[in-house]
Amino acid sequence: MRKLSLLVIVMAAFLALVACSSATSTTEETASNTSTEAKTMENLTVGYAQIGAESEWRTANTASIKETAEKLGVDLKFSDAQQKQENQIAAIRSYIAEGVDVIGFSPVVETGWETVLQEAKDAGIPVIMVDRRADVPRELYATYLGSDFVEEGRKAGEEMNRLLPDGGKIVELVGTVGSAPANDRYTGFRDSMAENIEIIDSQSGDFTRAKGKEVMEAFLKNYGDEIVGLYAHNDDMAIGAIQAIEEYGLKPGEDIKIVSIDAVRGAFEAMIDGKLNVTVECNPLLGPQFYDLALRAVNGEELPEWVPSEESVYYPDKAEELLPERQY
Ligand code: GYE
Repeated sequence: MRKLSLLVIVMAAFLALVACSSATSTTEETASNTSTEAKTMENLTVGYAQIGAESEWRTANTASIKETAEKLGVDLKFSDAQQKQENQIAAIRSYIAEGVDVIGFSPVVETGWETVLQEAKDAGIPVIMVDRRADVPRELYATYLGSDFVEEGRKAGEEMNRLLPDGGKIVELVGTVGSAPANDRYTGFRDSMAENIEIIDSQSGDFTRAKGKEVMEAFLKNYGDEIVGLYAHNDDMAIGAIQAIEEYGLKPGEDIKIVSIDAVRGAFEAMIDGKLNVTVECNPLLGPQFYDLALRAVNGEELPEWVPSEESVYYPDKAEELLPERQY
């Protein structure tokens, strides 16, 4: 009997010890999971859902995101959605499943993102919108890093007014339908456009050279030399259109004044050749600012709703001098 009670006591003491030590280890685990220790670039995992490779601008933007990650030692998971929203949504879902620390993405169009962004929020993963904005409630994203596209459109409108003081008929190459830059550049241009200028046709060239050329061919077929100006929402479409204008037998930059947006190297080359009149800058080198914001978001900092990028306007007279300095 005595032996038995001794055994019971020993067992109870042993169990108590086990329970106690496992309780300590649970507390330790919890403490390390919810660690208040700040993340650093070296242990940050980022999922980035890029739009595609539709333009020179996008190529420079992708290079900036990738090169900066490498420089900082950030673990980057990168995907290219080939301009398709469903691919971007699938990429974001896979980053959520993998449990990345933070997600960056450039929404190809403005609408249709609530569900997937809510999923990221529920998983506790902050989302940063880069370059393009989505039309979603403020609580679904940590911040938006990118340009003021309305302002770019306004600047382009002012340049067209200057190039066509007597007014006239112009055509417009719109970016990807439903995208923030296409919507805003459309609006901004009309805000500042003079009354004697008339936009006789406006069609999407999807931000690519090939489509820009194709749509310009159709414009020329329909209106011929009635057209005195072209406003293109990006340089690549303008460069495609320049080819179409030359093939049609008119002089781009002279017979048809051209204003576009981005300020990529191809635009500087076209300005040097006298085929493009103005390019309004849109800065794609967003990598350094993106990772800075990503780390701050992961470490719990409240970020502003919008972090704008700085940009300028460029003209043919300085194109040759500035081209060697251009990084994209
Ligand atoms: O202007 C265009 C690109 O979203 C600002 O997308 C970006 C635009 C850029 O395809 O060239």
